[in-house]
Amino acid sequence: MAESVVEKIKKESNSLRGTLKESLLDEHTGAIRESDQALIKFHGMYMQDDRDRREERAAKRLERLYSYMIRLRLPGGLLSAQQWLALHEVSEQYSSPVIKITTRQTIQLHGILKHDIKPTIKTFDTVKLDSIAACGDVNRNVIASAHPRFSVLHEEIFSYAERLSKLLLPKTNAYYEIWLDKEKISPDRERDELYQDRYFPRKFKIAIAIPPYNDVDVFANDVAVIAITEKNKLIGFNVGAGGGMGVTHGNEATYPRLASILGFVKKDELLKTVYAIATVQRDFGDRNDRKLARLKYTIDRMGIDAFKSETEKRSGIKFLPEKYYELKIRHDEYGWHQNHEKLFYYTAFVETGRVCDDDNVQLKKAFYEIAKTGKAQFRFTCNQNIIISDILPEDKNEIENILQWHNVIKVTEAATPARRDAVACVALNTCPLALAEAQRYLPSLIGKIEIILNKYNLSNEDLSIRMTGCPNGCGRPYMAEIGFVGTAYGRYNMYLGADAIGKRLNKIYKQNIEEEEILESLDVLLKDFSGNKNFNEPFGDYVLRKNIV
Ligand code: SRM
Ligand code: SF4
Repeated sequence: MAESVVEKIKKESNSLRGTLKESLLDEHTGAIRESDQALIKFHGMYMQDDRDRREERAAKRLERLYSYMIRLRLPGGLLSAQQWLALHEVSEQYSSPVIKITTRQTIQLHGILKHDIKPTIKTFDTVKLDSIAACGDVNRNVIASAHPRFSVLHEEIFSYAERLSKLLLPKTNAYYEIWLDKEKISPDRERDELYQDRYFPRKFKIAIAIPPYNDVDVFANDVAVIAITEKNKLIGFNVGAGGGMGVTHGNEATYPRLASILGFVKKDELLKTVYAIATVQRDFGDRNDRKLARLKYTIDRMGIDAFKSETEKRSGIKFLPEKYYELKIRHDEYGWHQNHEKLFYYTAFVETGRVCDDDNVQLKKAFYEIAKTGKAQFRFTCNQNIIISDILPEDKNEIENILQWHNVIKVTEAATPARRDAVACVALNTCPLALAEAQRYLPSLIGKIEIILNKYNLSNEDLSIRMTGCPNGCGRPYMAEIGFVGTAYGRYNMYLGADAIGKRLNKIYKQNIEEEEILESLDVLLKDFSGNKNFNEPFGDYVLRKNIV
């Protein structure tokens, strides 16, 4: 089989420049050239169009309403107050107003017109934010457990997210030249030993979990890093590889997979080890079929032992046996917490990660007012929520008043566990791959599920419900106790039986069903669960014990 088209585009891109500059200058279309559509991803952007308006535009013989989505590179998911103000400004001036918190601890802005991309990137640059390598066949945003309670270790572990992100950044200056009008640098300084002119065969993702928390869903990543501590000191990491969710309907060769643990490395060996894993994937990954190009398939093709010894050979570091750790909590710890430095944190519920204002809650106004005080920072979680963080005790009342005034505390406290812990991907109207709704539909479906939960006295039950608009799995639905994966408009495959902490995948329960059948099925299942579950038995474990899947 010949190499995929994207491989050719990468190689001929002149270090990711392509013809992006020319595409931007073309005023006859809101689109960019086809090859540039692949390259712009490496700069953290996607060309999209408003799918709700396709028919209307076609009837008027207008081209699709093209716009761009920008995703920030934000290792560990932290924004200062000043950076939030810049983000807010961009979302008011250049993009759709919703600030979307993603399942990888960063933010996306949608609906940016072609001529507004440069001003957007320039505004971000003034506050030291960029979108380099937030998408594309490179290492993506490195995520790390967000829970501030563990701050004694958090800062040190968090620094590894930053270091890994830096280590695996492409060396090209293209981003600065194209978007920020910076001078060219000498080709020598652009020589890229890691990516060469090929980059990776596919996207590459790293997560760091700090046990007992697994809010990052560490096993869903190409590289799973689990911090190991002894006597409250970080000693090293268990390292796993080969996680990934993406599936293609009808392609039996594709499957979700959890990362397999390779072993333990000391903390000063982590960077070398991850770098070696990345080069093995670069050299052994499938460059012909992009559907089979992720590290999970490389590992399954090579065999885990061969993959491990190739990694050891390249890093010069032998994996020690995996060290004991326990993951217990995957959801966010809502409400107020104080850390060892006496700083306060408030974790607010942001339904499906959409920071916006409505009659019920004014999240965007609240966070803007908080940012204006300069007395807090913002941390994103992989459950698409936000932690208002690092608040001095003397400033807590002021921040609390802003949260109260805009109904954030009321909404966070009122949400049932099923609603608070639910995750939905973007899907329609911007995602070109969506087959069904997700973030625009899940909140109303949960309302109907809540009625059933209430009927069977399960309102306080921790239950992970996740929905995606297609099988790519951006909301990690294959790790949910109840997962919905879109198959067509209004239709979903329903999955059951994952555990509550992200160590077991679920299995298909029903295919291609509509809302009525979803609710009927859940009514039967939850009634049964309520009557027959063991003490503290999670729903995912119950359906397995009962052989329901
Ligand atoms: Fe994703 C593609 C949104 C996390 C697996 N994902 C897309 C695109 C860019 C569609 C596209 O290719 O044109 C979606 C843009 C929608 C839009 O309009 O904004 C998109 N993915 C998202 C986000 C925003 C979902 C969300 O609602 O939060 C998440 C952004 C994360 C980030 O900040 O970097 C997001 N995507 C994930 C995750 C979850 C994770 O990484 O923990 C996964 C599953 C894990 C994995 O990678 O296997 C995921 N996205 C995919 C895939 C399938 C990849 C595969 O191996 O098959 C695609 C399709 C592709 O790459 O071809 C995809
Ligand atoms: Fe789009 Fe599918 Fe990802 Fe949802 S899961 S954002 S529909 S690619």
